[in-house]
Amino acid sequence: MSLIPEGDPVASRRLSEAELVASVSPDAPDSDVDSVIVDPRRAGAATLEFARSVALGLSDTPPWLHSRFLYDDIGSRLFEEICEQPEYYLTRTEAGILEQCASRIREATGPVTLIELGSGNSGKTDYLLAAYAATEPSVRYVPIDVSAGILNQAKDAISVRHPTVTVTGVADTYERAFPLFKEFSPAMVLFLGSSIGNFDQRESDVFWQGVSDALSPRDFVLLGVDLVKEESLFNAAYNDAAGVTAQFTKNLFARINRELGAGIDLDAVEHVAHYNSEWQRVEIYARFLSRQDVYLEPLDRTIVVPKRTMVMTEISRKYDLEKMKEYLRCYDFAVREVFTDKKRWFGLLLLQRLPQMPRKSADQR
Ligand code: AVJ
Repeated sequence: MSLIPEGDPVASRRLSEAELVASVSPDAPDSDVDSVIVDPRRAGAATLEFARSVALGLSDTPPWLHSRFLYDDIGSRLFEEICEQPEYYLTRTEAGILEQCASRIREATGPVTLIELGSGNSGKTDYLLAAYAATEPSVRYVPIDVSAGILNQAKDAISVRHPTVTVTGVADTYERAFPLFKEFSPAMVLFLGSSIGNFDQRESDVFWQGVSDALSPRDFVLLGVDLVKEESLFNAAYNDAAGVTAQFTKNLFARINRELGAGIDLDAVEHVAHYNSEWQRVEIYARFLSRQDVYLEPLDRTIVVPKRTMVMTEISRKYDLEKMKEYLRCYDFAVREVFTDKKRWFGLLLLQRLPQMPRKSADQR
């Protein structure tokens, strides 16, 4: 099976699986089947893409940085630490639901390949892997994450805990992995942790259209969403007392220094997070306590960020279950089941891609 399918816009030349694996982990343990795929041609392009995005965002009004860049290897590790903070209820709550419902989800989907977007350490996925491994002789798991470091770590942990699970990690962005979905059908795409909340409305629309087009009829999606609730819970969750979330925000600027040679004074960057109830989202900013001249080496360009600038680094949208169901129907997804915790803080939706109906609006798409 080819792992980078024909027609993938980034794959002008096919890379063999061996070539891909060798590029990321020359000293990887000698497993034949488990692999983490990194396209070596992406490395240089990724740095330039990062520099361009930073230049665009910092010179925009109001300024912003794309949240995807929060997750380098250090950022991914800091996010894992966020998940362990007492105020950050999301991971714990979702894990509790998954623990309760994994076998029911397995019954509802039958045997499927599990594809996970933004898999991180794959911690919560363990409940699902256990449920699928218990009912099938072999299971394929395809974690997709922009951090190759965390993919390798997850792969090693899974091969110990679940020897019958074959892991094929893909170190890339979500969109670039979409062309793989058809090859893995029948499949269930996992999009957990309310990661969807990082997308603004336009990004969300593009995302769901992409997932809907990439999946085959009857494939599944398991979506985790943080639900609208009392706002003090949000303000606490995104301003943890130990300051890990603040470090997570700061790491974005440390990364800009590391990869783009920017020389930003990190002591001049302050984490600010609050819930915007009108927009039903947490907004996270970096406030600049002094003017910074941000030099971007790959572009040989300096961007001046004035004192007191608020750079938006992330949004985290909060959802209403009924509205979300309506929204997903627009992209040909039927909601098969909804699971929540007792307090209704978090929701897990099992969606199924409907067969494409011939419809009048088809020519508009
Ligand atoms: C990974 C996007 C779900 O929005 O709660 C946590 C990211 N940022 N604390 C979230 C995050 C700061 C997280 N998501």
